Amino acid sequence: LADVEGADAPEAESHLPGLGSGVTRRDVMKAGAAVGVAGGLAGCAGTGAFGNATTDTESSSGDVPDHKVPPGEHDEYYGFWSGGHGGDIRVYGIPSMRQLTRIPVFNREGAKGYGYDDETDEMLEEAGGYTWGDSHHPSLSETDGKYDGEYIFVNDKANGRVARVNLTYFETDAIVDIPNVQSVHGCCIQSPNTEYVFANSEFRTPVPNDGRDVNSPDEYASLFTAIDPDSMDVLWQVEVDGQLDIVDSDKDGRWVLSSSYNDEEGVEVEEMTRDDRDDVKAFDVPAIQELVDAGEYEEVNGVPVIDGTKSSPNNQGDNPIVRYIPTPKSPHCVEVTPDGNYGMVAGKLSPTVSIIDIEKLATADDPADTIVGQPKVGLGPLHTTYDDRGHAYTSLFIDSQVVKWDIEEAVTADKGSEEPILGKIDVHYNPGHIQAVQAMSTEPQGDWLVALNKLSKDRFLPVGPVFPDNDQLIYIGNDKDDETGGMELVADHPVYPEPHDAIFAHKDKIEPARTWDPADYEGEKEFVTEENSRVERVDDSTVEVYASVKRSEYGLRDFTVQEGDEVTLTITNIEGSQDIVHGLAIPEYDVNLALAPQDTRQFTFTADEPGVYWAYCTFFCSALHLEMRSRMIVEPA
Ligand code: CUK
Ligand code: CUA
Repeated sequence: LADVEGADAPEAESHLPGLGSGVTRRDVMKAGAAVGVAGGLAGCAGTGAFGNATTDTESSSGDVPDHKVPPGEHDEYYGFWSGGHGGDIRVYGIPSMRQLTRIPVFNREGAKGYGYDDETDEMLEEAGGYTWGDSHHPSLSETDGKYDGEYIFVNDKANGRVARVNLTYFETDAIVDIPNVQSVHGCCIQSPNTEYVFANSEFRTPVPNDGRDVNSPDEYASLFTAIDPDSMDVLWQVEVDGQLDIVDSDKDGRWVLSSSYNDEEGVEVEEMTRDDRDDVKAFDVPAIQELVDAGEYEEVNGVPVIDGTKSSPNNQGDNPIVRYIPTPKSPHCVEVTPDGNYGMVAGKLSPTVSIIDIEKLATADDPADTIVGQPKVGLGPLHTTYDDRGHAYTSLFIDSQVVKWDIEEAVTADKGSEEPILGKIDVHYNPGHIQAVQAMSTEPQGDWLVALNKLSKDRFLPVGPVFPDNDQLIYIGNDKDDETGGMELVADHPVYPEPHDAIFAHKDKIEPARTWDPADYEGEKEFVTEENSRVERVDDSTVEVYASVKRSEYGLRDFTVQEGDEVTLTITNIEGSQDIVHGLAIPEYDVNLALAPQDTRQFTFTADEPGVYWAYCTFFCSALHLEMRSRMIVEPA
């Protein structure tokens, strides 16, 4: 601990030269963020109970477990980070924060051959053929409210897609390009049993967006989409008033909460912020499914679309399919507590978190009555996460802090009260998402929390005009009656742009395969052995090449095709040992296959340039790795 904190903590709180005494760098940061983000709010900075608190991060109490994992030992948790517009998922160990791997999702990735073999290339092409995506909200599949380690679902905010990552192979295996929407922001699975994946379209557009109503913003709509997690087909969509943002499910498979801004349905910022209220929408999923089953929808681009706007007949009477719960302006986060009792909603422009009592959703006459608490937590509250002891932790974007508060106290306290606040800790700087271990499931662990800070400023060696983000690891296992409520900052981690959100599962929840199981692709691709490595001419212009690969040779030392042939390579890594991976690259033909043990990949291309082309292995697999070659001979026509 000492070397991390000794180096960073005093720095962070030191006074900047040239500024009047009493002005810390933190105050400068805070004011800067406030001005940039919420204009007039800057003047309010520090009015909260702990608003000007500075934290002595040196005062390590000695009862924080070591976050450094010794060489050769494993971390306690898997952390899955979305990679933002990098398009991937990054996998870290917690608490060491060592990066274990990256899983390409919406991005082609040479190192993993993802997007280079026929299968993944076709998947990306069929999902719209975009060259990038903005991976945003990763959600782990659940059984009985517990992470089951099967899949991560994650949305592409940019292009309105949702992808599924198979955690047996740590590989993306499906992407759906959602019709009728533009930009998907919120994305979550349905608790407790992953019967649906939900996706919130953020931007309002005409539905369908085919040139109609382009100049009639009143006709634009935002849609709530349900996806089948097995087939990854879009099942139905619900049109709503306003503009959807983040989404989270209750723990009983009924209600799904979505924050929503721009209730004004404006297209310019002044219009979007005219009123002082927005709302959270609570979707009654079984009720919606009933309407779909009864055929009471309009089909748009092959998708059943249900009317969930306020004036819709579906929302009149005692059992509306969507409840519109009024909240302070621009609610952002929605995070349901691990016990499923409450949904926490907060957002940028109000210093409060609104606590929605989920049980009341079915019974309250007035949706406003479902808000049972509203603690005043600080400036710019964005996201909330949980421990196993009834505490909530909310990131404060403008205050650059994490605030810890007591959930039940916040329910009993008056709205606007600071009483439930247990402590605040400074983070560096401007946190967006925060996440505690297993907090999105019914089994929060309550020891580690990560604040995903947008700005690192002075925390690392400068790398040009743009600095890394800063993921800070905070120990939350101690409850103390001190300024931070026992929270302790233990480490900084620079990160490549731009992780957006993260989700953490205990290591026992994830069971990656040791090798591929050829039964998984039987009937689709041949498992090519050494004996059946061969070249097959299909017709005058089509050739199929089958080759095995092992240390340190390909099943074919060379293969010959004719200029102009369409060539399909089918390559199997016949190794039985975990981690023995081989590649197959062919220069000038843009061939790049990466083959995990027992995996088979295919690649199709046209051999349009005669000559000799060396095929080589891209992974350092043995002492004879460099000699590991094959030769493609393209005979002139
Ligand atoms: S959300 Cu996406 S832009 Cu996850 Cu807080 Cu901010
Ligand atoms: Cu196989 Cu290098």
